[in-house]
Amino acid sequence: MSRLIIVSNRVQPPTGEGGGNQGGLAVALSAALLESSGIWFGWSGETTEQFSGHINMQRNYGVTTATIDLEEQDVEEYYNGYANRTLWPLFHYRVDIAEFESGFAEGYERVNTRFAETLEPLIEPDDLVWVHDYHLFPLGQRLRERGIGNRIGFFLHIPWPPYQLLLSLPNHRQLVETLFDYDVVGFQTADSLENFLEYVRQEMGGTTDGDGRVTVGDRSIVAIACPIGIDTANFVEASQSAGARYTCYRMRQSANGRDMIVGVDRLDYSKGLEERFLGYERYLATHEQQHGEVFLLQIAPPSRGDVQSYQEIRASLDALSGRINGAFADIEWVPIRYVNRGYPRDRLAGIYRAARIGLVTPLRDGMNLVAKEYVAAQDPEDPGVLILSRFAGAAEQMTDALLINPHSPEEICDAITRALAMPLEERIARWRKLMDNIEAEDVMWWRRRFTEALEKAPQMAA
Ligand code: ADQ
Repeated sequence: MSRLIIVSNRVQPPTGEGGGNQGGLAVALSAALLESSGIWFGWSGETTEQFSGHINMQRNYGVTTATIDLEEQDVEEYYNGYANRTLWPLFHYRVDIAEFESGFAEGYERVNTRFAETLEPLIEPDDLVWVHDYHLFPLGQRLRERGIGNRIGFFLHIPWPPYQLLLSLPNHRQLVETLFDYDVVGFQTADSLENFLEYVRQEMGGTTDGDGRVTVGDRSIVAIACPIGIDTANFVEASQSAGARYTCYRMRQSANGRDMIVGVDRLDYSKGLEERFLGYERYLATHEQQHGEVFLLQIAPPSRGDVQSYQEIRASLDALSGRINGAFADIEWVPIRYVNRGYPRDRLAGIYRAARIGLVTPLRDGMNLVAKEYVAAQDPEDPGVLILSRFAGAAEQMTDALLINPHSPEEICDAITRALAMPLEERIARWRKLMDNIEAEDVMWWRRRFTEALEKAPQMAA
């Protein structure tokens, strides 16, 4: 097996027992790298006065990482700017809040060039290079310009937007053209893949064949849908650990016989948190007899706090949870417990297991690993019910969840009502089908599927 070099914006090595507050991508990549020798290259998360290209190599829990520091201006323009204020909103269908500033685009290009310059000497002839996510679209092209002829793949963790939406990005074509320097390009869902192909056909006059080959001019790449999974076996084990069992016990004690609904999300406008609160408010307003019998635990650690839209969503959720609690709470019951911090994985697993409902309602999501984690953590003999947005990538695989439109408070309210009343046999039958998929298509399956496609791709001349 070839050595694997994984490249992503941030590198977050595993932290050992119980895990830490790693994001979805970080968790998935640590698990994938543990299975093969290799390097994980990217930004350390630290800044430096002047970019030096110095690489910090480390080995943690079996994973070798190589990180670089970036300048303050890089972080502002590339990360907070082009990645998180231009591409992230646009690719989550929020063209209304996407910001198009030429300084952002320049910083984005500069950092991608810096990544390529620093990474180049680490690449050996037989290595597979696997680039991740929207921060690094042009990296493959920058590496090719430096003569790297290795197989290079790219995986997009967020949705690919519809053709017409993408047209609102200045220099959209230049961005899409960079994908044609990879050998394999992977998307989370068939829907994202189709949106990409539509762009290529309409805007670039490209052609596609039944085997996933996409050709524009004299360049051909392979484009696949390759849905990411979780490390299912590991998560099931975590959910049976002493830490998880203790947390589950404590949660049930504190629930005091009430049914718990759980939401776990990075604090992000794409996650549909306001809409979720409004759906739950509708439930409270129309089910007075349930007051005191149910509560929503929303865990939402802040993210990207330097970006204004994230400060706004935080303020509006503070206000909304306060308003709902003010309107419905009693001296012995608070309808929403709203917590802004992260938890280690074993504790998170215990929280999921204690919840009667997993409420996952993003307005758009590449995949959504929380939905899969919630299912993996359930007690097979008495599982809870997953309510899932049809706009999460996970909905393509998880059709036995209660699928809802997250924009509709009524649908959220009806799904909560239905989930709380669902008979045990139906809960078990739905859970089993969901779990079969999560076990079959886990993170190892995802890694194999992508790297096998990459290994099979014809090697391009540099
Ligand atoms: P994210 O947008 O970060 O990932 P998601 O897939 O839900 O979204 O992953 C979040 C991860 O963070 C989960 O593993 C979850 O357990 C963890 N997490 C969230 N809140 C936490 C808390 N309070 N404490 C501890 N852990 C917490 C992006 C895309 C997704 C895609 C992933 C992977 O936006 O659509 O599924 O990458 O491809």
